[in-house]
Amino acid sequence: MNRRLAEGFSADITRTEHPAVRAVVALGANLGDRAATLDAAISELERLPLVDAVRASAAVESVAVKPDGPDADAPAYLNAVAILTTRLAPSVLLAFLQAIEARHGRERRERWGDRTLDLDLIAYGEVVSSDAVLTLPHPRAAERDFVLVPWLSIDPDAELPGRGRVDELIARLGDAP
Ligand code: A4P
Ligand code: MG
Repeated sequence: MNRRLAEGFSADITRTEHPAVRAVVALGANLGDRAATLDAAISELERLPLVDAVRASAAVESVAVKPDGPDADAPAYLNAVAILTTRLAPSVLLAFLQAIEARHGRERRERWGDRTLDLDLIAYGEVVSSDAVLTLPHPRAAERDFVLVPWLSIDPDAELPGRGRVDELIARLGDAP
């Protein structure tokens, strides 16, 4: 167990009796040493308690998407996707993701602002939830080639719960006007 990361969690999470579930995490960075940050974050995912079998994609570069659309003047992103098996409850996994972001100097100043590290929970098993604190699957994943393409590269049969096969979602993005 990574004691530093576990600090601040009052419950003894190692006692959590949650069935093992496959989760998909998207990583993104467009400030600082992006590749080093993504590598470090993947190592931190591997060291989380009740997390096993982390498999990460290669990083892909993409233009920053801002609320008004793609912004070629903003620093470009490196994105990657990790698939893992976990017995953490989804809310606890999200809290660990946010703790890893914070350790990499993530600041929240504006929506979709430039960031050293963003970790999004794309899917947690087959769970579908519209809770604003943790929406599952991630509400924008189906439209994001920088999530879908690296995900497909490590799981050719990937499916986004409620939305369908990832290869078909990518093909549909290609058809969009
Ligand atoms: N939240 C709800 N559901 C989730 C989930 N499934 N995973 C809540 C993670 N967080 C979730 O997130 C805001 C709140 O979303 C959190 O408090 C959490 O409870 P945030 O990370 O603080 O802020 P954000 O990331 O700026 O907002 P948002 O709307 O999540 O942004 P996105 O959708 O993550 O987009 N362009 C490129 N090329 N590559 C990128 O990776 N990323 C973004 C951020 C924009 N443009 C990008 C990229
Ligand atoms: Mg985010």
